[in-house]
Amino acid sequence: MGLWAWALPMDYDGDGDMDLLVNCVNVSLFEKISQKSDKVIFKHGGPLSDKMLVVHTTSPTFIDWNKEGIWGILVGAQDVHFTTSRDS
Ligand SMILES: [Ca+2]
Repeated sequence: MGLWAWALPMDYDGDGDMDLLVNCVNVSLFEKISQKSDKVIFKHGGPLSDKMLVVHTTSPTFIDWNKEGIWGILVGAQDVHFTTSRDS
């Protein structure tokens, strides 16, 4: 991760625990794989897409456009466009 990286907690895979979506040139998924009283372990699942959206930050946030109860991700791009996933 770099200077501009920050994490958005979200249950991305729907298994009941919070994962982290971290902005980068796209959005990287860190899946929570275990938690003990003093330690949480995440597995880096890689970027959600190979597409380079920005140099600094994509500022991902979750959104349910059509109110189905299925969260998608709203991601900013450097060309002032936005892209979403899973919520069509
Ligand atoms: Ca999860």
